[in-house]
Order: sequence, then structure tokens, then C-alpha cells
Amino acid sequence: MSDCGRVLVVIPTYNERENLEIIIHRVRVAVPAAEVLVADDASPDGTGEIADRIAAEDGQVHVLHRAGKEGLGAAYVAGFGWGLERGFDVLVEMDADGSHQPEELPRLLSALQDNDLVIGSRWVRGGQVENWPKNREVLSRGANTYARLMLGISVRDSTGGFRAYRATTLQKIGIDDVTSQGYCFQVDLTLRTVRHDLRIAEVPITFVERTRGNSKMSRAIMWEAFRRLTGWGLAYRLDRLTGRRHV
Ligand SMILES: Nc1nc2c(ncn2[C@@H]2O[C@H](COP(=O)(O)OP(=O)(O)OP(=O)(O)O)[C@@H](O)[C@H]2O)c(=O)[nH]1
Ligand SMILES: [Mg+2]
Repeated sequence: MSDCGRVLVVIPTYNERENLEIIIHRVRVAVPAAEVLVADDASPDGTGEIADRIAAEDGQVHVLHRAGKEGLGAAYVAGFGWGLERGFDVLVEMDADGSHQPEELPRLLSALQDNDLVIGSRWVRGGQVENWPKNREVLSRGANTYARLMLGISVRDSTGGFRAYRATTLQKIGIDDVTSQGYCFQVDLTLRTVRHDLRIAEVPITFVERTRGNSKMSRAIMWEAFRRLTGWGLAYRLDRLTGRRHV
């Protein structure tokens, strides 16, 4: 691994009992120096207890137990806060379901040496998705095109959730007031990073559809993303029209 300081991989979980142990093991093998924080929303299937057991055996694994299901965004905000308080230099976002491959993490971390945010991207040259139904691909591509056009950004995969932030990036953009969830959380933080003129790189990844456990993707999550994104896009245009923004 290239040296970018102390790395914390934050893994949000809700009912991931079949996936958690495998994914943590893969992270520990792929990037042995990194620490792991499981941010569990009191999963009814006992994921939190599995996380506790792993943490008791491995000092580099930690667990943040949250009171109930509040969504992916809130879990990341809490997990990042935990890591920033403890002086980690790099905060990584990764799903528990195996869609994000820990073996690709070293490439993301090396790209972070010259960047402030690195996004593991499905939609740049070399990026791909495995076993995704056509409708999911169309949805993801469509959402990303909409985000690019609406927000005036060039990032190809702003909804992607496999990424590495420098701690300084999160401190600069400020995350305490983030209320967006789901895919919208990813777009929100991307947009904040762009608007702060920080450096973003997209590194191609192979995204693998989950094979175990259930998706938490819902119509509500899609609708939230569409609604908020449209609001940000309109506000951005209005600011430019009224001269409050020049870029
Ligand atoms: N703590 C917490 N984690 C969540 C919540 N919702 C989803 N997650 C986790 O966030 C990650 C992504 O959720 P997924 O259900 O895989 O969503 P997705 O990747 O859009 O959907 P699929 O492609 O069908 O897997 C997984 O690790 C989930 O367990 C939540 O409300 N709280
Ligand atoms: Mg998933």
C-alpha cells in the first residue's frame, strides 16, 4: 500500500450477517494496515453481534452501534465523525455486500496521494459492472448523466459508494449538516468537494452485484435522489443567473 497515513474503512450495515465476516477478512488481507469500523443500525438479523465478535478477536476492527435504521448517509456521517475524532488521515466508504472489492482498495489509496477524493468508478474507461440486471445499469447511468448535466460537474460516477476521502477533505466540506441518504448522500459529498475546488479522481472498478442478503434500495431512495438533485441543480443555475456564482 502506498503511504497515505492511517486509514479507516467505514462499512455501514443493515442485515448483512451473511456478508460481514467475509468482507472484513478481505479488507484485512488487501490492506493489512487499515482499520475497519462497522456502523450498524441495530440490524434485526444480528449483524451487530457478529461485528462485536470479530472486533473482540481483532484490535483493528471496531463497531459503532446505532439505535435504529436511519439510512446509509447518517451511518457514514457518524462513522466519519468517529474516525476524525480519532485522528485517521483517510476515511474509506465501502458496502458490506461485496459489490465493492477490497482488492481494488490499494489502487484507490494510491490515487489519493495526488487527490482529495478518489471515487471507484463504474462509468469511466476500464470500469464495469458484473451481473447487474440491465434496468439497474440504465438507472445508474441515467442518474449519473442527470447529475452531470444538472449540477454542471464532470464526475462520471457521482452516485458510486466505493471511495476514499482525505480527512482534510471531510473537514473542509463539512459533513455535520448532511441529511441526504442513499445515492443522494454520494452525490451530495461529491458536489461539496467540487464546489470547494478540491481534487477528485475516478479510478475504474469492477462493481459486483450482491449474491447474498437483501438490497435496501427502494423507490424512496431513488425519489429522494431525483428530488434533491433537481433542487441543487436549480439553485446552482439561479445563483449563476443572479451573479452570485461565476463558475
Ligand atoms: N447502517 C446502515 N447501513 C445501511 C442502511 N441501508 C443500507 N445500508 C448498508 O449500505 C450498504 C449499501 O446498501 P445496499 O442494500 O447494498 O444498497 P445497493 O448497493 O444500492 O443495493 P444492491 O445493489 O441491491 O445491493 C450495505 O452495506 C448496506 O448494509 C442503513 O439504513 N443503515
Ligand atoms: Mg449493494
